[in-house]
Amino acid sequence: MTPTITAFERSPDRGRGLARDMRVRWALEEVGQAYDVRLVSFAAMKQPDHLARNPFGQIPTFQEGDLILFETGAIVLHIAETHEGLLPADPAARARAIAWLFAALNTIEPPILERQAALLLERDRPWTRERMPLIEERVRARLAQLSVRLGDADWLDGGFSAGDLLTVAVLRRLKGSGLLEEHPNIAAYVARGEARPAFKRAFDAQLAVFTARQASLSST
Ligand code: GTB
Repeated sequence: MTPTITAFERSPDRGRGLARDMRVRWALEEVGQAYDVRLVSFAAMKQPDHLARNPFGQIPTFQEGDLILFETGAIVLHIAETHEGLLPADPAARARAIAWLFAALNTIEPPILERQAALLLERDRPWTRERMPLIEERVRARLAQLSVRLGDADWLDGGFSAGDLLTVAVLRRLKGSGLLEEHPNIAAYVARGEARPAFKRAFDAQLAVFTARQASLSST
């Protein structure tokens, strides 16, 4: 059965791979699972139909038959558990890959989100200038720890896994900040993730939503 995911009809980043449906698209591309996409407006995300899928009125959601999921981590884990390719077969290695999936979302992403919220939502607040160095220190601390663990390995624990997929996706939010480049092994790790054919297909599919919209606007 072909799953259907939801994504932004109009993404603030113009489809440049930052909205979280990118993570789900990437996972589906990695495992070779075709999928349909239902685009939703910000207003539609707050209507009962979408709230029944995601009580927080957010994207992405995932529907496969009767199963409806929200939360990117849960969706990626479900895809990884129901297809070959994103989790190792060995139970211990599998558990460690799942630990990285949680680490990406619960340990690495929070300070990165805090930085993004300060930049995007609180830029004009009087405390932001003073807070920014503190926030960036928290991000730097996580990156330094991650850099030590990664060392000169290609991926975090053996072969590429759902844990790497989410870690790379989370780190991409720092692109352009200069913070990734402070650790050449992390910058190379992100580049390695982005070079995967499945990443490129997912990125192009998300970008195509924006370019198709632009084309239809300019033809009217
Ligand atoms: N914990 C949830 C998950 O992982 O699924 C968080 C989902 C979430 O934050 N969804 C966002 C959303 O629906 C889109 S991804 N927001 C609308 C709302 O809450 O009303 C966050 C996002 C959006 C846009 C960019 N961008 O354009 O750069 C980056 C990230």
